[in-house]
Amino acid sequence: MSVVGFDIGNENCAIAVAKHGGIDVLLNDESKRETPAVVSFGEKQRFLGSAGAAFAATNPKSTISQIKRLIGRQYKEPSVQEDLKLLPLETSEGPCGGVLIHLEYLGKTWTFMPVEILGMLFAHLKQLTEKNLESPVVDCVIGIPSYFTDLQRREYLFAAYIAGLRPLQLMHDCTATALGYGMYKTDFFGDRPTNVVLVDIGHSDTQVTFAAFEEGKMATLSHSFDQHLGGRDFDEVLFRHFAAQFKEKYGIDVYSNTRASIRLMASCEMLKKVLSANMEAPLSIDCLIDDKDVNGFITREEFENLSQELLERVIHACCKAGNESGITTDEVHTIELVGSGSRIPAIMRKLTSLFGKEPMRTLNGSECVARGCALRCAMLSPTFRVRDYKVQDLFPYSIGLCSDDAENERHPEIMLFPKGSPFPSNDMIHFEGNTALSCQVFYTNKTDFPAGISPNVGHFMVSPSQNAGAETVKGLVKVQLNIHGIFEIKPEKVSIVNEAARKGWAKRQNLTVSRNLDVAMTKDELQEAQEREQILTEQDIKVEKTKEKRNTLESFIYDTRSKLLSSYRSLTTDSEQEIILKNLQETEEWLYEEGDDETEQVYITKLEDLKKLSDPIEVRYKDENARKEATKALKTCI
Ligand code: ATP
Ligand code: K
Ligand code: MG
Repeated sequence: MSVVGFDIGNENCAIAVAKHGGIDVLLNDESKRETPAVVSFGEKQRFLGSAGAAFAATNPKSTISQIKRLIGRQYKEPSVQEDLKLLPLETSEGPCGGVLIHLEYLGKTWTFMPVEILGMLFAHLKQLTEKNLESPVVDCVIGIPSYFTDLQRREYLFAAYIAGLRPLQLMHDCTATALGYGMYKTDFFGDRPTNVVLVDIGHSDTQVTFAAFEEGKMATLSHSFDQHLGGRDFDEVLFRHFAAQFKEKYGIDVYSNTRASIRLMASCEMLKKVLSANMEAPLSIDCLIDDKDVNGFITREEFENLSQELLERVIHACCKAGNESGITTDEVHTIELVGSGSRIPAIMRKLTSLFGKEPMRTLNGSECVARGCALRCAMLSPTFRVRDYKVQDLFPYSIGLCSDDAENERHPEIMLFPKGSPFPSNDMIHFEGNTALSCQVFYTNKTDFPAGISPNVGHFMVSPSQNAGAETVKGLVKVQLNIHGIFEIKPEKVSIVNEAARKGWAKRQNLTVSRNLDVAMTKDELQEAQEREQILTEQDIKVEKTKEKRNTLESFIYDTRSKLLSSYRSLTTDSEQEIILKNLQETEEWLYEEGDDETEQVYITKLEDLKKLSDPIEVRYKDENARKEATKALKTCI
């Protein structure tokens, strides 16, 4: 069984695998260590990862990027609307409030949930891994942001199931990074833990984790985050700057033109990268709008001034995690900076002045999450032996419960897992009610949530399966924050007091739990999505195979023609030559005209037809060669 770690970023994905010598990061089809998180629907097949990114510019309406932002989110949330503005896709609100993506493909309109698109990406990464390892991949550990809600976590699992993966754990990105850091760390100071701050700035978010390392174990002390602060926000600062400048200078409104916006945004991202290594950078785009070529220029200092607010937010996230960690700045041993969004020099400077020491980049900032996940997968997998190492993570939100049984007084709110609880973790709660426990579970520390994200975890009903006539139900249920950070209620036992005043604990099996969600994927929906993925994959394979057969036919034509004019020349009569060349010519013309877009079988048949003509010559050629060889052998004997 393969042991794999996946990091699905908003922009880039990485795959790491555990091999007996250590952890390797895999190369994709383009020999790159990072794969763009892009799914593009071509005319007849999907283009995934790198191929998808290559297609994005020519096919914006059918190309989906930044899918991570839409997972487990509600269409109406203001920040979702903001994100959708960046994607030139057709979208609508789903029946449960989620996002639906509509696009034309294979002559009809398709509607996908974001979880299905994520499933396609997972399937692509799985396929890349299987090709590389030459063995099936099922078990894996997947990195997720620590701020993910219950619903986002569940949707990540569904996406993995669609792709045929079985995540052993969804692991907080920074905890995965910390594991990779701690596992190989050898320099510890006395018996006090070594405290490290991990700062991960990606494409769309920032995560900060304080972690304590000791010999053979690590524990996270706090997580904080800014869900709306990543590399793309710095791009936007430049975008707004130049959009305003171009309006004044050239009288063009970039905002009014989607294509121009996409082009300017891409140029701003490049400009930002140039400014990471240079003190100033030029910008020039040909024919941005109305055939106008635009030029601009900016210094690093100007860029930093424009980014002040964003830079302050990085500091804010660090201070928040610091305050919640229980340690002081003096007790911080090092700061590790990861995620490619952190390559902006001003970020390093700001952090240096905050912590009084310069952050380090000892880890590979774009691979560390995947590597940590692969290590974790190795630890969880029965097929792998890893040195003992204890990982203790904590959950960044408080989880509370309130009963909403209409016929009863509302139960007071119960705190199930306070913020910072270690997990996985279990607890027991008693309940007493009319017929069933009906409760609302939610994240209670609303201030940790950006406005607009639903704090609901779910609505649960725990009811005895046979309780006819019961007046009071007393029960005990187990509440659990599982290994993925997903909340679950599991019935333990229940006592039913019925009219005859008979009391007794019912068996656990006699309790059923149902869960109501804002946006859920039912078993049927999952199955349907899996089947759809199968169909789409088969289509991709079919198109690839057809291309292959078409190419084989094409090269056969060139090859045979050239042989006829050289090595076969002396073995064919003039009329044979004429007939075969004529057929080759005809097939070639057909291939570029009406036969350009045929089925696999048609190309196979065409090839067979041509071979019938050329095979006898081929046989003659082989005989001739054999004869020559034999003569040569005979000569050397003599
Ligand atoms: P997320 O973690 O938010 O889901 P991700 O993991 O895909 O996203 P990364 O690959 O860590 O994100 O970072 C991508 C960001 O890093 C992009 O915004 C990109 O522009 C930025 N970036 C890459 N190289 C540089 C550089 N040299 N200077 C500044 N920014 C850079
Ligand atoms: K990444
Ligand atoms: Mg990332």
